[in-house]
Amino acid sequence: MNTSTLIAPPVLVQRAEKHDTQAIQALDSAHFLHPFTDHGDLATRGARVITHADDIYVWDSEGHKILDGMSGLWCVNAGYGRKELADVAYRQMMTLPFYNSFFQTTNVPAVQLATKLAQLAPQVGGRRFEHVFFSSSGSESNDTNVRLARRYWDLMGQPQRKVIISRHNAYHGSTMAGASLGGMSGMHAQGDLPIPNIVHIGQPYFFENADPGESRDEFGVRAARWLEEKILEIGPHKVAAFIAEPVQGAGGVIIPPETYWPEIQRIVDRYGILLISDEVICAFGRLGHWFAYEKFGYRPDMVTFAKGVTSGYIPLGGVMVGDRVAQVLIDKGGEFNHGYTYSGHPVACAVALANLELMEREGLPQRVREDTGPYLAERFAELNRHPLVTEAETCGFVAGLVLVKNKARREMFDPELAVGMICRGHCFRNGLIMRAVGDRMIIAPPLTMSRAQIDEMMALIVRCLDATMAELASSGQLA
Ligand code: PXG
Repeated sequence: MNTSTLIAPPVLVQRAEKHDTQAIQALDSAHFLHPFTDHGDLATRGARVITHADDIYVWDSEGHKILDGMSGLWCVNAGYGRKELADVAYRQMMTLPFYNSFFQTTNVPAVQLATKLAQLAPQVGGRRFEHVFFSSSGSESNDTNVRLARRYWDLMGQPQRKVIISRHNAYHGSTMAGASLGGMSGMHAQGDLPIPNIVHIGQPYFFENADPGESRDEFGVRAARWLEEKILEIGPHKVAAFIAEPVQGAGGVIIPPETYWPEIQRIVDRYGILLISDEVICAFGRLGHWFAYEKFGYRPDMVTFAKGVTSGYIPLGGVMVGDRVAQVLIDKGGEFNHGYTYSGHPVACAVALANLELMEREGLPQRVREDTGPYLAERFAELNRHPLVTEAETCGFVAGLVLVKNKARREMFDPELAVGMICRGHCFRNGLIMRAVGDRMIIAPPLTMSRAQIDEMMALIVRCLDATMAELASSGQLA
């Protein structure tokens, strides 16, 4: 079904104004410590100043219009310029800008949002999600998951179950627990991480980790069994939970083989360990469903969310807590000594509710599942014909490809060349935001993107790949 006609055009709420780029860059450099940034390097280049946005485009202070292939940072699912979200925030701020939910108080938007999320979370295999714990980010939500999982096992009379298993190259946030759960060695190296009782197994990355001659399906089962091996190595009675992203996002859009998740489900069931689905990127239509566990058909006990729940218009995150854990916490738990000032923030919850209603009204998850997602898949796969590209594939509205020196020999470029960064530079210069993770190029566009806009994006991608190839050829780097 083509639902593009149902989409109301976003309203432009901000206009370009004259900006003194150099003055902003100087102040930025003098005072603003950015996340994941080499500030010495940034000071010499000057930050790109993003001034306004509309629909699927952002503009910088020099007046460049850029197609945002990354939805901000995997989050602006409903696109930019949604006046109704701003109106809801304004009204809620004037009605009740803040009140806490600690001391036996609540607020109407938080109750409404929790109810809405419980309605949207599909039942798989009879498991229900009737409860939500709110935070303000994905990282905080994963800290909550660690607390919840260990508290659950304490209440179950198995306090020795402390270990949480995660995966190399996973991203679960940047707090102490989030970065520990994540499998990024560069993050572990700064801050004496991981914290105790968090261990990692390999990722289901077929291109990099499959054996010669192994099929995708065979590899999926083998990669899942790394979990079983780790559980047996630690001792099943000591394992609390396994956490994973349905499709790894920040790790480079690693789409697991179809056999992976069913085998993971078999293993967590067999040893009774909790399954945490970190859907900070994958929920709210990104993979064509409200929640990604539905797409893959597994049954998590907790689901982490953030980003797309508000389309990034205001910070909000949380954990959907399945009945298995929620009932124990409620029936036996007494006070759970955990929470954040902004848990259930009324303005954030009101914006989230309006965002979900908007996405529902415009049928965005369905549109990605049935119309624009398959179209993107078809168009993106054409990139495999490009001499520089292999493994170009999508899952809903995330997509990734690998830049290779020689396709037939599957020969990669020297990492020192940072070919991904060269390509990313060409993207910026040609008005496209595409992210590089090593030599993988990835996108996660706004879910409002029409077929015509997909065509526009694909033309830009091809132009940037051609420019990258021309640069590599002129410096003698092509095989
Ligand atoms: N879990 C997942 C799966 C994420 O993708 C987080 C947790 C943490 O969320 P907060 O809201 O605390 O940032 C994320 C965040 C990247 C990139 O480089 C990805 C994220 C954040 C920053 C950069 O792709 N994802």
